Amino acid sequence: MTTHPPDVFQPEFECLPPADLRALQLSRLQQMLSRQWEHVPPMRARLEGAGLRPDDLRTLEDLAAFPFTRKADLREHYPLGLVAAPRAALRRIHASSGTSGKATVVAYDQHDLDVFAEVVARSLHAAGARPGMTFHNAYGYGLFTGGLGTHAGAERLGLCTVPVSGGGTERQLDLILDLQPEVIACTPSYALVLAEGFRRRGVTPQDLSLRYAVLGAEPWAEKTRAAVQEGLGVTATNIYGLSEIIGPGVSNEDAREQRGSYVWEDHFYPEIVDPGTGAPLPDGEWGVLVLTSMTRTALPLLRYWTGDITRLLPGENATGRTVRRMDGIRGRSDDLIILRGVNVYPTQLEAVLLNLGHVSPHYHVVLTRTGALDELTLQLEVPVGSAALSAEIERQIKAQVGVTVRCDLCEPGSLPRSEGGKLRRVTDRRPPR
Ligand code: DLL
Repeated sequence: MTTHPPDVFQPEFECLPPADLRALQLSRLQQMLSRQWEHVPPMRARLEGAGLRPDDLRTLEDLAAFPFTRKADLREHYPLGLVAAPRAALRRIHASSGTSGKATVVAYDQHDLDVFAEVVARSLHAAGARPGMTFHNAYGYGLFTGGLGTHAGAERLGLCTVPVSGGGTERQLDLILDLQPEVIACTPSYALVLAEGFRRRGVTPQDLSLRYAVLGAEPWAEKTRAAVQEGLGVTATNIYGLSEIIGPGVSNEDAREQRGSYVWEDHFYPEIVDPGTGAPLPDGEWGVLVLTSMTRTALPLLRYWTGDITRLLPGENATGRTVRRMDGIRGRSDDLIILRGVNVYPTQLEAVLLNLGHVSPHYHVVLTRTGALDELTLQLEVPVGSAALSAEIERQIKAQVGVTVRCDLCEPGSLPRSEGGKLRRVTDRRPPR
């Protein structure tokens, strides 16, 4: 029997024997802690306050005793107080979208940019891209990590990048038709907008050169994948990441499998913890994803609390990789809607809608309060208004998610569309209690 090397970008890291991977993680975590201790005074003070030193990390299990880092820490030391490299060594600054409060500024030195390009190259390779393909990059360029981050990784892999950035849908459609890219990257909500645009022009998926879509930066449901795949004629995979850790490219699904995103565990150490207590949870259980950037030199972060709810998927995979996969993001611990005591994530509502088939994937959630009671109105686009449809959706959501919602049926095209960036799905009009 002949064995083929796994078809992955860096088998020497993606397919390390598990014991070797654990040993590499331990030594990289130790190096990272020492770097913070020497170069980031607030983090050293925090460890000292907890009675800890870098050499207290002797096994991977010891990590659970170390403190979390949160977005609030980055804000408190705004803009560059947690940076571990000299100012003159920095090569790039990005900032996160700042949907809640002040923007978070993140910095990279040359080594970090190299790591960034490497993990994005792995991600795009997993997504199906191969050297020589053309890459339509509709993630926003600028302070957002999406555009420039995927751009550098695409060049590292050997793709020809079209740096379209977000927005200008008609021009995007023209460029896709004219330049014939095989790979597209954008948010899932924007992929739907592009698919809708082609449909309006009478362009069928068979007319398109696209083969792979790399979708992320916002939560999306499995049925959205089906709609994008059908609408654009692509295999769509989920790319995950966040600016604080690096940007896009913390993990990506494999196009041959589409079953959870491989976490590039030699760079980013993943843990799943209980949202309430912070206690580590075993593989397979849902909780908050906590990531340590082990190899970043300008901005290493210890046990960063992402706020994203997911789980690590144990078990066999079909690609020969040994790094673990993570499931799709079910929601954020902080965009969790608590409606009359029931926890609801917008993606759960989306899943019900899309399962009903004939409803378009455009929806918006409005939260209000009458007296003491919170109310959730689900605004939906439907071709023809129908009281029966509203009643059916309300009934299904009650049955499947356990909450009472009111449906508000709107004209097609009337709800907010993605302009290429993240689409805000929830408007919270509830006064503070
Ligand atoms: O959104 C980085 C990125 C760019 C990822 C392009 C993928 C593609 P931030 O602006 O810092 O960085 O936002 C990070 O977005 O904590 C999640 O809540 C959410 N997010 C990112 N990717 C996904 C995904 C970029 N695939 C925050 N599924 C994260 C669900 C995602 N949510």
